Amino acid sequence: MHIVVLAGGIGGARFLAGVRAHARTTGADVTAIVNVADDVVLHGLRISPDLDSVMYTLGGGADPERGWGRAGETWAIKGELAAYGAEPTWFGLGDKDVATHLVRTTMLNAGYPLSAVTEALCARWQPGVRLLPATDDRLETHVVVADDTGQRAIHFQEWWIRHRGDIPTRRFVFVGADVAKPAAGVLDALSTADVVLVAPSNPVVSIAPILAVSALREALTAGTAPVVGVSPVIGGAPVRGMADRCLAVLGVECTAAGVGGLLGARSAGGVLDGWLVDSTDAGTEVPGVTVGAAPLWMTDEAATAAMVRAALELA
Ligand code: GDP
Ligand code: FO1
Ligand code: CA
Repeated sequence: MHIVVLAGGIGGARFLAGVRAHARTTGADVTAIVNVADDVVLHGLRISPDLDSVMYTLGGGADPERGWGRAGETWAIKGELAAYGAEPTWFGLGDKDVATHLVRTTMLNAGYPLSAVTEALCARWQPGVRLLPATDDRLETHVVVADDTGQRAIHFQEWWIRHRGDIPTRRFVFVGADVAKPAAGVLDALSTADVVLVAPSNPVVSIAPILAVSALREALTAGTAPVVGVSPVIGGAPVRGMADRCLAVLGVECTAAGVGGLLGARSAGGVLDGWLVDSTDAGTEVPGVTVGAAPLWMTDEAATAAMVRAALELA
């Protein structure tokens, strides 16, 4: 059995740990298609936050509390950059993390696509599932914000880290989406998938940019594999992070029903066949989508593996 998972960073990584645990008991093959629109070039280095969160978490190198960056991290380089007044000083560049960015930047500059770079980095980390970037092309989430001087676009990382999303926000723009093609291996993965799971990732800035790669979305909706999503929102609030702020920008209510409706039914131009909500949200309805309920707190791998089984049963 081939399970394909659409995932962002921290939530996606935790979910993938459960998919991996389930796959180890059934012998299933797992491919993760990971968001790259958080990617940014800072201090001359190409940083891929969601790919790194997934790679470090599944590889056992992630800081469990932060969810991003490395365990046992030090910040000497960050301090030195600040001493030079080298902007941006708001980005948390860890010393161990810099090695990943140096390898990635060197390989990209040598002409390797991001998918090849990811494969090379995973040779060290052995995540136990195949990690594919959604696209090897440029795709970046920029955020149109307004202040008394008017409107301007800033990179998602600045919006998320520097402003914590607490700035008047007009819309998210996925720069490059109009020409971005699925990365090497993505269409093959989707065509051989027996089921596609949409991780309980941020629907607006993790899942939507993946689906903005039009040939990827078309392969998903035209494919034979059932598509089942898992709600990142429980009881009207995101379990962590700022998905509520992101949904508010779109005018979508921060509920399991709202997120399910945003992803939408395959039969109505969306992508979902099934939508798994937390037990407390049982009774949620999404037109055209089969809704199931199960405990959705990813407290440990076993709990997450149980969620995965519930999602597969729904499929
Ligand atoms: P990011 O890219 O690092 O922000 O991570 P993702 O987009 O992959 O995941 C962030 C989402 O994960 C947030 O919207 C959270 O609500 C969701 N999340 C985190 N932990 C849990 C959990 O235990 N259960 C569920 N259902 N969602 C979770
Ligand atoms: N998130 C933060 O909130 N603060 C940071 O300083 C920060 C640095 C950082 C460095 C490398 C990396 O791969 C991720 C990093 N993140 C940081 C997380 C990043 O902003 C993610 O894109 C968000 O968590 C949303 O996806
Ligand atoms: Ca992300």
